[in-house]
Amino acid sequence: MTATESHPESTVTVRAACPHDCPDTCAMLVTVTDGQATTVRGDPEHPFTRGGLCVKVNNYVDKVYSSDRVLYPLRRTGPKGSGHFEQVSWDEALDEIADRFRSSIAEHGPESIMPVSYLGTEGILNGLNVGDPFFNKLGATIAERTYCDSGACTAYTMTLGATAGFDPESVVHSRYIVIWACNMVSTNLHMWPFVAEAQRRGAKVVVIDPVRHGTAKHADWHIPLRPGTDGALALAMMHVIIGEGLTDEEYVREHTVGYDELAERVSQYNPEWAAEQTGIPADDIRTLAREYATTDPAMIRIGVAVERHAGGGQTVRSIACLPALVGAWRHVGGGLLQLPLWAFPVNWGAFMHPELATPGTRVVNQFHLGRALTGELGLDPPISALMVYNSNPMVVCPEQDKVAAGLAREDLFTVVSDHFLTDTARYADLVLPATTQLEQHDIMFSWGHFYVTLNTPAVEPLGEAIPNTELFRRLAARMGFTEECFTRTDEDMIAEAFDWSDPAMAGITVESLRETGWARLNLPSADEYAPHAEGNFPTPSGKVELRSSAAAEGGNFVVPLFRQGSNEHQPGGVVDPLPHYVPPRETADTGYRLNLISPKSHAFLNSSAGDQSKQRRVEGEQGITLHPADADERGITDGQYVRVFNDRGQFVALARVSDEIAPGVAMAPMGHWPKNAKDQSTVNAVNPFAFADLGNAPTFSDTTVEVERM
Ligand SMILES: Nc1nc2c(c(=O)[nH]1)N[C@H]1C(S)=C(S)[C@@H](COP(=O)(O)OP(=O)(O)OC[C@H]3O[C@@H](n4cnc5c(=O)[nH]c(N)nc54)[C@H](O)[C@@H]3O)O[C@H]1N2
Ligand SMILES: Nc1nc2c(c(=O)[nH]1)N[C@H]1C(S)=C(S)[C@@H](COP(=O)(O)OP(=O)(O)OC[C@H]3O[C@@H](n4cnc5c(=O)[nH]c(N)nc54)[C@H](O)[C@@H]3O)O[C@H]1N2
Ligand code: SF4
Ligand SMILES: [Mo]
Repeated sequence: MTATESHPESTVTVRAACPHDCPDTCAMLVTVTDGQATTVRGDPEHPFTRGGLCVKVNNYVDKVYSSDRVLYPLRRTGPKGSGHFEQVSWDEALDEIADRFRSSIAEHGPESIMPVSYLGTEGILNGLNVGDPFFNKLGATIAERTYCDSGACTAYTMTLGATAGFDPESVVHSRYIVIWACNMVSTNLHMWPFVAEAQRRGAKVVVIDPVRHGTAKHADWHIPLRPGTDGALALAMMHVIIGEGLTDEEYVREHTVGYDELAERVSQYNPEWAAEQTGIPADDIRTLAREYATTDPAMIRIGVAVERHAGGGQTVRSIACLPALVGAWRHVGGGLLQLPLWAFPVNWGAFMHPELATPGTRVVNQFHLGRALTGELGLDPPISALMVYNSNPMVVCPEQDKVAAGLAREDLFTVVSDHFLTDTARYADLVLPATTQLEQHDIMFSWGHFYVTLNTPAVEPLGEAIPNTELFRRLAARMGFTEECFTRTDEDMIAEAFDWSDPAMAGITVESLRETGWARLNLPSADEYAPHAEGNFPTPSGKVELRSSAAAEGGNFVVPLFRQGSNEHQPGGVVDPLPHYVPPRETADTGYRLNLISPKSHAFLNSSAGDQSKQRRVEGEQGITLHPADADERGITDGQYVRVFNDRGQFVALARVSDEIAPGVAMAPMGHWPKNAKDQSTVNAVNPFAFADLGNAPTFSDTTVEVERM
């Protein structure tokens, strides 16, 4: 334990990092008195997060000491899903897992075992890849994890390469700021003050979103387009910019490839056509294109929802072309902000260990979990054992009814590691207790700023909880795996987390992080950061690929980050190398009449904190926002319970009637736990498993439903 300040009566402050899958990655200070954590607060010295934590985390101590924590291994005693368990020892639990995995392998082969995991914690040690070496070595089915930004990553890297691109702190220098499908004041809270500062300095802030949410209310212009039609808007912007001669000719000539073909392609996408798709008047589209092209510096911040429909990949392809056309990359404060995580030289290979995977092992995408478990996917061998950690598929996965039906299978052996008895854990045969961030070591990258953060444990693990790293050390030992990666300590892993010799890490060491807690990557300051002022894109051509060579040659792909272990399986399919429009799959004409979107809640972090009393008080129960015209037509008034349904399922929600949402659109936030819901279902009951066009991204915004009063 490293103390930064000492007080009498043994009070110390420990430097920590918020573990959540959130762009902000806040630096935290934990006050510990006599071995007990009493408060967490933000580190006021941190230049990006500046001392504030959010409503999801500022009572993290309540989570750590919650009486609902799972603190011992538990074995099921009642029917699946009943939530009846008895305490067992770690030895019994590990023996049972090893026995069941061995018998699955003997009877059906190792692919009958499937891991399910995502980003319950984002730490490099305990997060995305912590189980990968184990399951690769086991030969288990490879679970593809494309929950978040996978399509955007494919499209972005196809166009610009894996570049950090834009420093979020540079936004203070921007004069035109387009926040595209992101509710920043809820989901990227600590970036907002930088945008507000730019606004004070005269920048115009534009929000493109079907909902006039908290962020849109602070904007200078809100553009309420129909979900899933963003691609039409971006293509029509290019039509105007090219048609009206608003391009930066020199930048285009020097630093892009495929301009002539792009110009020909977008000539068909005029604003009148886009107005029909998006519901945004053609004159507004022209104004947006002209203002964007003629105000320097201009930046675009895309949220994850731009990828969540049939054409999500092509949408991001089109948006990624815009900054090059207008020469935005020339300026500090100009360009495109996707995931600055590309700036971090994370040593992914040391955590994934793809070489341990058996070549040819089958891949199942986690969106197909329900179908995989119920047999509908026709897997041979079928899944006979499942291990879930860092994820809560009953809440976050589409086709919730099928996930529940699959988990209820008596012949399925399910292990869940978590802090709480989530809806998923309630179906488990064995539940394993996981430590929280205050009880474990970790080190963090960020996908919302350029700072590395070290997390030092503040207190001893509670009960018999263990970090995910230790869980997989114990499992590997039980299975007799002897590779060096299975015996590394957490300190060894921290030493391997980054390529410390990369120039971005110059001046940063584990020792220095123990002192400071966090450090900015060794990159030019936010007042100087313009990495593409003179091109230098990490693409095959070194230029912005308006015509993408990766699309033309390799077709569709999933960036390695989202696929554990082996990277030999790609979704395949030839992709048109020029941006084009792919309309939403589900529209009012194709079935149900309301287009449902399910963005993040304000008070939960995905499903995390979804069962904590304070956060539930702030968030309320599963709701749905409807436009007054849509509510009136159905005789629905504000505050009534309604049934929301389509062919896939249904859930009950509390109606909120408001003109903050575009007509024809309904919004039900994700994250609510089925066990607390009126009919034990929440919004993912109605969402499809279908992929978007690139990167096997989800289509959470490409869903139609009907709503009726109860
Ligand atoms: N409070 C809170 N913060 C979070 C999280 C959380 O659960 N709660 N989760 C974290 C995670 S994992 C992520 S990925 C980020 C995501 O944060 P964001 O990038 O903000 O993503 P979402 O909240 O999914 O959706 C953002 C906005 O997109 C809009 N939207 C939906 N469909 C479309 C569409 O087709 N087009 C357009 N233009 N807009 C659309 C929604 O109305 C919503 O306002 O937030 C992180 N931060
Ligand atoms: N409809 C709809 N669905 C969505 C989305 C949406 O916008 N709409 N967003 C999608 C997105 S962007 C994302 S990122 C995913 C998120 O999906 P997940 O990553 O699955 O979501 P979380 O709820 O953050 O975390 C899952 C679980 O991990 C547990 N956990 C946390 N830390 C640890 C740990 O150290 N060890 C162990 N063993 N467990 C831990 C938490 O308690 C929690 O139960 O959801 C996706 N699903
Ligand atoms: S969830 Fe995000 S905003 Fe909240 S404390 Fe964690 S990193 Fe900061
Ligand atoms: Mo996410």
